[in-house]
This record gives sequence, structure tokens and C-alpha cells, in this order.
Amino acid sequence: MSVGENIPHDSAVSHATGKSVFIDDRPEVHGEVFVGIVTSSVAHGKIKKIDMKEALHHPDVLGIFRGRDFHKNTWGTIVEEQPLLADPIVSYMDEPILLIAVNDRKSLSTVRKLIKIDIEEIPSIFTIDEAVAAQKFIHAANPFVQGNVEENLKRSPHRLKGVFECGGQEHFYLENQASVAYPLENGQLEIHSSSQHPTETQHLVAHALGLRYCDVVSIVKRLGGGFGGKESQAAPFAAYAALVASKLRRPARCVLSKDEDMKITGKRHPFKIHYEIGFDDAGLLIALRVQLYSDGGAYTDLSPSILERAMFHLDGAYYIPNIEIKAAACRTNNHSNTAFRGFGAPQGNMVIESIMEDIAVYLKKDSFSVRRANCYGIKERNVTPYGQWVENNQLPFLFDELYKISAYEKRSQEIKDFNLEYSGKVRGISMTATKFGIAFTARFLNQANALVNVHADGTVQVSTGATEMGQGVNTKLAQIVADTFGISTELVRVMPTSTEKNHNTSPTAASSGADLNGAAVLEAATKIKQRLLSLGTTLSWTDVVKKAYFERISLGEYAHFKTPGLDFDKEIGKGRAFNYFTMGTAVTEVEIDEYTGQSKVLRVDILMDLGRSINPGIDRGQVIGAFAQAMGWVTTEKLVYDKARHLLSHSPTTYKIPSLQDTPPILNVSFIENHTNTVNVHASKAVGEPPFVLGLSVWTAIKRAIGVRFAGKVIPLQSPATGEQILGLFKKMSKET
Ligand code: MTE
Ligand code: QUE
Ligand code: MOS
Repeated sequence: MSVGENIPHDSAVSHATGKSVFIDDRPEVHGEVFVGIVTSSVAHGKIKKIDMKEALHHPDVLGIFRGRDFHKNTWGTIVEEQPLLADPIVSYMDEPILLIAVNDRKSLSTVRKLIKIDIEEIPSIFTIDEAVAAQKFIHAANPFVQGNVEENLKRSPHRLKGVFECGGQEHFYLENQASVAYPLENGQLEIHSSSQHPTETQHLVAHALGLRYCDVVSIVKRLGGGFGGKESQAAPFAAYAALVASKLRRPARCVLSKDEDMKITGKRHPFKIHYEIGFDDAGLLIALRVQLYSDGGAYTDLSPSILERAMFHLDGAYYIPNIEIKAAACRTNNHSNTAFRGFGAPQGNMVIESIMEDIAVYLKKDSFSVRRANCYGIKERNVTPYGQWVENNQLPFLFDELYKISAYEKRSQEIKDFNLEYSGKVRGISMTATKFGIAFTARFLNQANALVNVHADGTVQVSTGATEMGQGVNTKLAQIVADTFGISTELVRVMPTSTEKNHNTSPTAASSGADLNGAAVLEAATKIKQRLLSLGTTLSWTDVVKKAYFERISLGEYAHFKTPGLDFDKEIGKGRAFNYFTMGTAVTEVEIDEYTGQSKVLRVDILMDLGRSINPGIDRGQVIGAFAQAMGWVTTEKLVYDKARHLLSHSPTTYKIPSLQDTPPILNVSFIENHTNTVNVHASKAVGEPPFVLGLSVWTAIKRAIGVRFAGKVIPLQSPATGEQILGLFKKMSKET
């Protein structure tokens, strides 16, 4: 047993009692120094002169370092082009330029004032439109094409053309970017960091300092949240600590404040989307032409893969017989945007869900019927724009079942009645869906390795490349091992992630941490179990372990897993990109105050197919957390910059994430029973990112509610749907009608 049970999160008690150790909780060791960062005061320019004489005389300063102090000053997960420290060109506001090593972090603000950096400004590009006009692209993707778009658009009885933008999003993890580096003998280094990708940290530190991979050990105990923001972008901060540690031969700690973190690091990609859709009288899609532009910021980072995932998820839950998706990532003078829960899928999915709402309004139909009619079929109408079949399709069932259990029909009528009686408030309801592709689209990343050690007392230590960021992967791994051995999870410890035990690992990302590492752990544990079974089945666990030890039978195992059957071909844009799909539907009801533009979520109902969940309690937490995070993205989380491109919304007082008061008073989460996902460990399904996409129902419900007062008119809503935007739309559209 134990797989399928609601075992509490392995850090539940230590989190609640404040005993969990995060990077900056590590005790300061003898001789340790703190590393501060000095950043750019312009968005684009050339460094002419740096005057640090006075700062170097400050009694607390042990050294100041520049890009040229690295063995190699460039990094990048996909393209090695980003300077660790800008030298001599700065490409975005608040880009790191210098590192200051001090005895006490309190002296940093004084020391910073003593440094003068003279930068000659270069004209900047800040918006997607400016980048497109200047043809500044990080990456242009090979298009996805199916059928004949031109011809079928022409013959469509109805056509809608549109442009809309969705904004970025700050990760707002509670633990900011943080690393500590300890110098060891013979130039070796031990790095502890808050990173989703310990292997990349190891590799980058080695490259940056001219070390070999075997001379760097990178360790991650846990993260105080990552959400994609510590997938690629944790590594440079580890390199900063490592540089200082190796130059001064002292332990060095680099920990950002919230303000610094928000200004320096990348965010979710803003997108601008141009589309033209053709459909018939029933609202059935005939043809869609789309051009996606993302704002990649100053450097490549993960932008090409994120753009690709947006393309993969543009179809959402719907069959589109004729489609052409073109996409490009723009290069701008903004912070380099990066992975964020959903990895482009929410932005892509928003296109089709927005279109669904518009078609319904245009045809004066309820949007559920339009969505249901277009939903991928079981036996036909089930091929995606990239040629993969939608296997094991639960979508029609998820739509119909949620329609029933959320009392959609009855509530729609009540909402209609409510809206007829003028109260200064309007309500809207909308159901959206997700069909989230599980697998890294970069095929080589779909691998993992695991080490399982059974100790002589029968307790077990498990090590994998998975990092625990709150999502509960450690708990799931412990359950898989305990289940294999038929023991309690209390006998199993999941150890800190370390590159010395698990090497060449993939980031804990793409929602596949538990899938990939779980499969590897299962294989390793099963090998040990088979050896123990040969000693007889009547012994207790502790006795059989003891016996094995005295019989000199190995009680440790290592296993490697790779996902079979992935064959997507980037060149032609066709193939099996994903191992399977995690699916779900959500209905959201909102109320908008027409006088203030403020929106309130009144009720949410979510229905998901998570296969045979390894831990339904943890999965439930993931679903609610992801939904709430998405709700923030589409409503209040607006990134605001001034003309020079200073981020003005750089703290919790100016950047509004959902709080307890924003929690929907009614929030129902249920899972369907589905034991058929045999392609994944214990027939489970990945959960981390898919429910984020369901938060789009908040946005489409708002779109619907605004439309109540402007019957038949398509509402040009952008994201986030802030109160300000909603009020502006009411005013603008009232004038037009
Ligand atoms: N849940 C918590 N509590 N904290 C996080 O940082 N990250 C999300 C998701 N859930 C995150 C989270 C993201 S972006 C991903 S890709 C997955 O967890 C990664 O973990 P998994 O693959 O083990 O699900
Ligand atoms: C989903 C993801 C990632 C992805 C593709 C996905 C991801 C990631 C990469 C990636 C791509 C190319 C590289 C690399 C990483 O691709 O997180 O090192 O060279 O890092 O579909 O989440
Ligand atoms: Mo998650 S955005 O794949 O780290």
C-alpha cells in the first residue's frame, strides 16, 4: 500500500513549526563572506568607467569583482550568450554588473553608494511591437501546419480577426534566489543553492571558474518555491557565490532581497497574439491562423522551448481541422524572461479559450455548447496540429460531468436572472479545459536516475535528481519505495538532491519530477526487492534485511529511466511530443462591480483526470495552488514599469498576488477515477502545471460578464483583467453603443 494514500508532505511539520532549513537558514561558518550585487541603472548601454576605489577602502569590503574575473563570463541553458556580469554592454535595467564581498551584509547599502558606474546609453527596445518592427528575434519557430488554412478561412461562414496581449508574471516564491559556496581542498567547491536544476548549477559553476564537473558538488535540500523561476535562473547566483569563494578561499553566501530578486530575475513571458478564425453557424471551428510573439527579454534563456510549448497548447481541448501556427520570441531590453508554471502553455491556451468565448458571444450562444461541440473526439476529430493523436481522451467526459456536478445549467439561468435585475453588478460563468502534454519537448531531458540504499536496520535512503520545492515530490518518491518494499513511509528518507549521488539530471520541471524520478526509484527498489525475495518471504522486513546483510547481499541499487516512444520532429513540426496528457475542466463564476471594475470570484468547480493519484491530498494542494496562482496572473498581477524601464511593481505593496480574501468562497475540487494511464508510474498523472491552465476560466468568465451589457459584441479584453482595465472597457464600450 502507501501509494494512493494521503501521506502528509515530508516537510509539513518542519514548515509549520519553522524548523525547515532554507539556504539563508544555514548557520554562518567561520570566515564566511556575503556577496552583494551592483546592478545597471540603464536598460541598454555601454559601460565606460567603473570607479570603485573608495569602496575598496571601506573596512568591511574584501573584494569587488567584474565579469572579467570569471574564467568564462557567458552562460545560457540553450544558447551560451548571457553575461554572468554585464561587461561592457548592459542589456536590461537592473542587470548585474559587479559583485561586492563584505564581512557583514549590513554594510552593503553604504558600500554601493561609494561605487560610480559610468554608462553610455544605447537606444532600447521595450515592446513586442518595437522588436517586431526592428526584426529583433531570439528565435523563430518552425510553424505547425495542418490542412489548408487559406482556402478554409475563405469558405468559412463567419470570421473573426483579433489581437490581444497577455502580461508577464512574477514568480513570487517566498525564498528568494540564494546560494552558498564552500571552498574545499584542491580547488574543489561545494555549492548549496535554491535551484530546480542542481546539475545546471554544477555545470555553470564549473564553466564559469574553469573547473571540471567532478570538482563541483551541487546540493539542493529544498526550495522555498521555484515555480520555474529557479530552473535556469538560479544558476548565475550560485556562480556569484562560487567566484567569491574561489577568489577569497572563504565560504561565500549570495542571497537576494525580494526587491532585488523582482528587479533582476526574469518572469513569465508576455505574449502578443494575432489571429483569424473561421467557423460555422453552430460555432464549429473551420480554420485558424495564428501568429504568436513572446517577449523573451534580453537573452535567450528558455524562450525557444517556452514558445514551442505555447504552440503545442494553442489547440487547448479543441479539434481545429485547418490550422497554421507561426511563432517568434522577441529580443528586447527587458529582464530575460524564463520558465513559469505552464511554460508557455497558459499563454497558448488563452488564445483558443478567448476565441471560444468570442464565438459564443458573436453567435449569441452559451460558451459551453460552443466548447463542447469543438472538443476533441474519442474516435475521430482527435489529431492535434502537430500530428499526435489524443489518446485516452477524457475531455468529453470531463466537460459533461463537470456540467452536471457544477449545476451549470441551473446557475446559468440564475445568472441571467441576476443580470436582468439591474444592481450595478454583472455576473458571468465560463468553463474552460486543459489537455496538458506531459514530457519535456526537448527529448534528451526525459530521463532520470535514482539511488536506493537500504541500511542494516531496515531504514531506507532514497536519492534522485528531483528537487523538493513544495510540490511534494519527496513524499511521492518515499511512497513509491515504501510501497515496493511493503513498509511504512516512516522508514524511508528522501535525501537532499546532490550531483555526487545523481548526475546528469534534468531540471525538476515540466511537471515530470515525480514521473521520471518515480519510475527510476521504482526500478531501483524493485531490483533490491527481488534479491530480498530470494531469501524467503516469511521473514519480517527488518529480519530479511539483516539476513541479506550477513549473507553479503547488496542492499543498494541504482537505476536509470528514460521515457519511451517520444519522436517529435522539430523540422516538420509533427510527431509524438508527449507521453500522455493530463486533462481537466473548470467552471468559474465571477461578479463585476460596474462602478469600480472590481471582479470577485464567487465559485470555482474543478474536475481533473490525474490517473491513479499517488497522493490525492498532495495533488489537491497542487490543483488549488496552481489555480490560485493563475487567477492572480489573469486578474491583479500587473507588472508596471516607468519610461526608463525601472520595475515599479517590485514589492508586495505594489504587485498584487491573490490573498486569503480573494479565495473563492466556494471551491470544489474533484478527480475522476481513471486507472488506464499505463504509460506512467503506478498509472498516475503529472499534476504540477496542468491546473494552472484552468485558471483561464476566471478570465473568460470576466470576459463573459462584461459582455452581458454589450450583447453580441466581442469584448477586447486583455490580460491581466485588472479593475482598471474592466472599468475602462465598460466606459469605452458604452460610448460605442
Ligand atoms: N508547487 C509548489 N508548492 N512550489 C513550486 O515551486 N512549482 C511548479 C509545480 N508545483 C511548484 C509547485 C512547477 S513550475 C513545476 S514544473 C512542478 O511543480 C515541478 O514539480 P513536479 O514535476 O515534481 O510536479
Ligand atoms: C517543458 C519544459 C522544459 C523544456 C521543454 C518543455 C524545460 C527546459 C527545456 C530545455 C530545452 C532545451 C535545453 C535545455 C532545457 O525544455 O524546463 O537545457 O537545451 O529546461 O516542453 O519545462
Ligand atoms: Mo516548471 S515552469 O516546468 O519549472
